[in-house]
Amino acid sequence: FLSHPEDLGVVAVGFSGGQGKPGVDAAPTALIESGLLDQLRDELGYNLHGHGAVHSYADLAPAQDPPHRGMKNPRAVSAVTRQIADQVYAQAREGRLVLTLGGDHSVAIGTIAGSARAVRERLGGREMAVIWVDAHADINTPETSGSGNIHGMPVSFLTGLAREEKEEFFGWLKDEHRISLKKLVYIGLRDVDAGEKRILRENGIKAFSMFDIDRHGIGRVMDMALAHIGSDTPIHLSFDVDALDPMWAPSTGTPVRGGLTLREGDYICEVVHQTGSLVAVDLVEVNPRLAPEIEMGAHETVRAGCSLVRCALGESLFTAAMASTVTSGS
Ligand code: 6HN
Ligand code: MN
Ligand code: MN
Ligand code: MN
Repeated sequence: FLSHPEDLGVVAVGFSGGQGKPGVDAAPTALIESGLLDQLRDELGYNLHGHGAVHSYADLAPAQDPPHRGMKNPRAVSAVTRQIADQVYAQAREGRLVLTLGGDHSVAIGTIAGSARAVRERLGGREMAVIWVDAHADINTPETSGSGNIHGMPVSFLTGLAREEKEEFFGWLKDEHRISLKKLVYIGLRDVDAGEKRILRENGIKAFSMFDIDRHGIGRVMDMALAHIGSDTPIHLSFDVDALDPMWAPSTGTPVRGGLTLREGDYICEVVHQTGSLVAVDLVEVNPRLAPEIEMGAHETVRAGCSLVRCALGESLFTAAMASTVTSGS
């Protein structure tokens, strides 16, 4: 689906306003300083675009951004995600693969809005699928949310379950930015709020929890996930690092025990890459300022994040080609 699969648009978003813990805004710089983009260019052979800039977004002062429908920092998150949508769209419109380094998961309102719009425009109105890898479902509406944190709501806005008229509260989201509930697949869930469970059930949303991964193994789960999406559908992969077990990724705002191993996370990314249908990848919720009590916690989390991104962008292609399970792309 990409006219320039060897060209990678990079959108680095230092933003933490979708939740309350500072530090997740420092993730893009930490990932880049650990050499991620150099590896993508020098080892995986991508031409990088837009990578000079790490966009840092300060929150508005609380007095300027009081809650709306219980949402915290609604104007700031709406304004920032709108800009991200434009940046992702500008890269995707060129037929490039787009990598976004967050930031908390609210940034996905922008990344998915931007790539869904570009896919529709470039591919004659087609809808893309989203694979959401996360301990959480992030599908609260403002009304079901217990925390008011917008990083727990992106999927409800992106699917139209939550709507707002006013521009400054995500009213800028139009049909062209939205995704279908039928083309959404979750992997790794284990901490889903009561209201979210109801939403998943009532809408028949495809979700593979840790229970399913234990039962079937990650190999079969990925087969089933891709079968649900159907081949020949562009895929946006949104990877929340807290899908990994805190053993591998302790430095994140809402860690939940009992998660994916690093290899299972890497495998998900490898398989999605091998489809040849990947159009965009997000890596979010790395917070290099947390888990100082765990020796090397932040460092290990950044390393895990880099590994996930490299796998999504084809690091394992050589090995896979040796096993002749893959036909080579670019
Ligand atoms: N994330 N369900 C909780 C909430 O506040 O709505 C947690 C959300 C976590 C969001 O990890 O991206
Ligand atoms: Mn090119
Ligand atoms: Mn998330
Ligand atoms: Mn999460």
